[in-house]
Amino acid sequence: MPSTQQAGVQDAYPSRLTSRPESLWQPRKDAVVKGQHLSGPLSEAQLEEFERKGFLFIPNLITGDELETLRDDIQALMTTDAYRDQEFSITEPESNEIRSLFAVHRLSERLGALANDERVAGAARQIVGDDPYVHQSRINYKPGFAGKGFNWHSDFETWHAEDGMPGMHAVSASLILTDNHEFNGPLMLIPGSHTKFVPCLGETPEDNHKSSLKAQEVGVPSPEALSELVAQHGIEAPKGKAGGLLLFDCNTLHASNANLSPDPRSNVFFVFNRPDNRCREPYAAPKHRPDFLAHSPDEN
Ligand code: 6CS
Ligand code: FE
Repeated sequence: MPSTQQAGVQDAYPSRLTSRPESLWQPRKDAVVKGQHLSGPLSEAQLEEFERKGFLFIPNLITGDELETLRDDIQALMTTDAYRDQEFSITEPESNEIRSLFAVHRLSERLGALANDERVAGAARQIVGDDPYVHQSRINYKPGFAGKGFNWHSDFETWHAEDGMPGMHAVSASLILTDNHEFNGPLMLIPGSHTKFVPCLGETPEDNHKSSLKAQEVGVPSPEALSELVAQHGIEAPKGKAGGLLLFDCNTLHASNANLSPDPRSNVFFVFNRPDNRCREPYAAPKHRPDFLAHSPDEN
């Protein structure tokens, strides 16, 4: 499918190619941490770790009653039958269990407040370099025994190709809501992969999001590129108790395995984007994705 990108706009990060790229990856063009000079909750050492690895885990950010109240809120959202067949809720491929629920910061006051909480939005400000807006929010729920995994991918590759996000000035903040241990499908990340853009083979089909959110087939790096990056950088899977916050760069490669343990794995994600990096025309997709996936600050 031809891209809808306006003619003549240079694509800094071409992907969804029709033929194999000459090289496995290209260097990142955008700086990683842009807001060192801005106020916020992250220390110099934490910003340095994020710069180097492309992610940062902050244990026990939210604890006690605050965490329990949030978890109750989220449990209520995930079991709201009215959401089950809505476009913004994605069920597991084989069951009708809700796997992801989007735009949750607009469905729950508490989550809306959390998206503006200085402990979260302030950290995002220091990373992206300005007061950010929420590009996307979602709850990923991976039930025990049935929760499927997610293929390796860079979120930015999708948000650039399908949502028209120009540069790498967005960051995901994932609050873990159930203990993430080695057996219930924790997020796996390749440290350092955020500094390389891996172009992906295969054009974006119409309405790709209707299948990609259940199982991503397009926008998945080649086994060669993944093997080389893992050989160079390894894989890390930050684990920890519920209430920990994982910040990861929009371009850090990540994936997660299926959950074959009895314990559910649930996270709530906020994607913070810098206002001057708002989405334009998709760089490699037939048309824009719905607002619940890629919110434009111009609309309300
Ligand atoms: O397409 C997206 O926007 C979503 N897909 C994945 C697998 N991760 C990022 C995001 O939630
Ligand atoms: Fe992702």
